[in-house]
Amino acid sequence: MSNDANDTGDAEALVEEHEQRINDLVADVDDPAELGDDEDDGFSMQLAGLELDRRDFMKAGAAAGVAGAAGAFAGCQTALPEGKTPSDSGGGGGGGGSQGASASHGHFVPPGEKDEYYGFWSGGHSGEIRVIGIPSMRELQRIPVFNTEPARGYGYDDESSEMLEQAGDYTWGDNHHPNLSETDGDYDGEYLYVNDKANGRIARVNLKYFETDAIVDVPNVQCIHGTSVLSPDTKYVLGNGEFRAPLPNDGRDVNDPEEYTALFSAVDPESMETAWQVKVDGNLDIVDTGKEGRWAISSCYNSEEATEIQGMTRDDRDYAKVFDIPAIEQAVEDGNYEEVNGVPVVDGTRESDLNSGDEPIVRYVSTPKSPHCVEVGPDGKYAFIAGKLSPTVTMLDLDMIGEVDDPTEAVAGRPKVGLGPLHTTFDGNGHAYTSLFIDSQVAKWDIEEAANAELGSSDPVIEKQDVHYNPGHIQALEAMTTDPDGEWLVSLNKLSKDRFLPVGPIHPDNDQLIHIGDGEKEMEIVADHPAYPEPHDCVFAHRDKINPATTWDKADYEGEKPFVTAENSGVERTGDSSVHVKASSKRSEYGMYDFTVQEGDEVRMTVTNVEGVRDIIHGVAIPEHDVNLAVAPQDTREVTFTADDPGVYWIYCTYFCSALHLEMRSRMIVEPSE
Ligand code: RUQ
Ligand code: CUA
Repeated sequence: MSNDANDTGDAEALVEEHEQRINDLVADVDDPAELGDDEDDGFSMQLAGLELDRRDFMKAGAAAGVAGAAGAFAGCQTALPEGKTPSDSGGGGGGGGSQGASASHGHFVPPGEKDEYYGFWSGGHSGEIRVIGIPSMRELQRIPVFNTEPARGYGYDDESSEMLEQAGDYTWGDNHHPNLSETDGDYDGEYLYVNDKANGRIARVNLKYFETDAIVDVPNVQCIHGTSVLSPDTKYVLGNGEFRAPLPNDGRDVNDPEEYTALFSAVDPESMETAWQVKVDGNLDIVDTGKEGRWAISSCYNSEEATEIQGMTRDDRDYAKVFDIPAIEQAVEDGNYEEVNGVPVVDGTRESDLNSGDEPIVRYVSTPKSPHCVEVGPDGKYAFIAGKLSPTVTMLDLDMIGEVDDPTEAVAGRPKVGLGPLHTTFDGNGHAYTSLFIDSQVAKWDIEEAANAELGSSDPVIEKQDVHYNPGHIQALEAMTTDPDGEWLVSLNKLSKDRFLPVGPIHPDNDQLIHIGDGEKEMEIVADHPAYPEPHDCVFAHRDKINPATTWDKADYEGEKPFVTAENSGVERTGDSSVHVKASSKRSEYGMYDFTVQEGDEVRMTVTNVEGVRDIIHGVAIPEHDVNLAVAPQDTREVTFTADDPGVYWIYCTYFCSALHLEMRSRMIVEPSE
C-alpha cells in the first residue's frame, strides 16, 4: 500500500531545481530599500479643509443616541458638559493641530524587516483573533477561535470540531477582549484569553502554536463581556456577565425581571473550568484587576435592573463594583455558597449576609450614569472608570478602597476629559489617554494632576487628537503591564465613513496608529488601517516576549495521536463498517497513492506532515466529503467522515508546497457494497 515517501527521490530533485530558479529570479528584483517611505499625502491636507463640517456631522450623529436617551430620563445633566449641546462645533483642546501634519514618525517597515511588536486584535463577530505587526499595521495571521477557518483546517479536523461542539456547538462568537497571560505583572507569552460575548464563553489561545486549545462555555451566564486575567500571575480569567437572567435559567422567574441576576465568573486558566461565580446587583460591563491579585473592578450600567432603555437610564447614578478576590475565595472555602449547575455561586448583592458586614466581598462605588471601561494604571494605584454618558473619568484609589467605610471616599480624581469617554490607556510616563466616542478624539491627560485637581476639572487635559471616527478602545504598547513602553497607540475607531474607497453600505472600521513617543510631545496620526468589522480591543507585546514554535513539537501530542511515517501509512479495518487510514505527507507525496474502503464505511483518517522545514504546510482535501485538513510540519491531524457513495475521489494538497504541488495527489476508492 505504501510507497517510500521518506526517500528523497526524483521528485525532490525536481523541486530543488525549481526552487533554485525561483531564488535566482527573486535576486533580480530591485533593491527593496529603493521602494522608499511613501508617507507623504497631499490628500490629508486636502481633507483638512473639509474637516470641520464633517466633524460636526459625526459628533451630532454619535450623540444622537445619548440625546434621545437623555430625553427619556429626568435630570441627566451628566450626559453633556455645561453649556454644550451635541451639535456644538467646539473641536476641543489642541484638536486638529496635528491633523495633516507630515508623518515624521515613520511606521513603515521595509521589505524583509520585521515589526517590533505583536498586536493581538479581537475580531468581534468574526470570532477570531487577528495578529497585526506594530508599527507596520500589517496583518500577520488570523487565529480562529469561535469560528471555523478553512485555511487553518480549524473546525474541520476532529480535535477542533469536537472542541467547538463541546463548547456549545455554536457557529460563531463575538469576541471583544483579548488578554495576555502574565507572570509578575508582565506578559509571559504563553497564552491569550478572549471572551465570547454572544454565547458566554472564554477561550484560550496557545501562543506556542497560535492556536485555540480550550474553550469553556461558562455555566449560568448568557453573555461574557468584560474579561481580564487576574494580575500579577494569571490566577484566574475573570468574565463579566452582562445580561441579567433567572438563575438557573430553566423557565423559572421568566416574568419577574427583579429576580434576574448578573454573575461575575472566575475561570481557572489551566483546567479552563469555572471555579466560582458571584451574584451581584445591577449588571457587569468591563473589568480589570489591580496589580497585587486582590481587587477586580467592574463597571455597571443599568443599576435600575430595568429591561428596556427608558428604565435603564432612569436614575442619574450607577456604580463600579470592586471584588475582593481573597474574600470570595474564603467564602467558597467556608461553604458560603449555593451550587448552581456545578458551580459555587457566592452572594455578593448588597443585601446579602456576606456583604453587609465590615468586610464586604463586593464594594459598590457610586459613579456617574452608565460608566463604560475600567482600566488599572501601570503602578496599580488607580482604576480608571470612563464616564461614557458623563464627560469624566473616575479615578478610584485602590490603596484606599479596603480602608474606607464609604467606598466613594476612595474616589481620588474625576477629570473632565470630553464627550463620550470609553476607554483609557497609558504610556508609563504619568499620562492617561482616553478615547472620546462622541467627540471623535483621544484626550491625553496628566494622572497626578488629575488626582490633585478638583473633581470635574478639565485642567489635567494636555492635548486632544482628532480621530476618524468615534473611537471605542484605545491601546498603547504593553499598557496593561506594570511597565508600558509608550511610543505607539492605536485608536480603534468604530466608523471609517469617508476614509476608504466605498465598499457598499457596510464599511470597514478604522484603526489609527498614533505616535505618542514618551508622552512629552504632541500626538500624531501616522496611519489609517481598515479593519474588517468589528474588533473591539487589542493588546500589544514586544516580540521578545512571544516565542512561537516553527514546527510542531511531537511531544505535545504523543500518546494522543500517532506520528505517521511513510512506512506505517496504510489502511486498517477497525470494524464491520469502519476503517482507519493513516498517511504521511511531504513534498510532494502522501504516504500512499491510493486506498480502498467500502461504501458506508466510517473513515478515520490520520495524517502527519513529516517535514522538518518551517512553513511547509500540507493540506488534505477530499472533494464531496467536506474534508479539509491543514497539517503543519511535524504535526498530526485527524478527521472522521463517512464514505457514503461508491466511486473514486481525488485527494489533493491545498497548500502550494512545491513545484509539484499539483501532482501531490492520492485517490480514495470507495467500492460499492454488494
Ligand atoms: S467594549 S468598545 Cu467590549 Cu468598549 Cu467594545
Ligand atoms: Cu503539499 Cu501542496
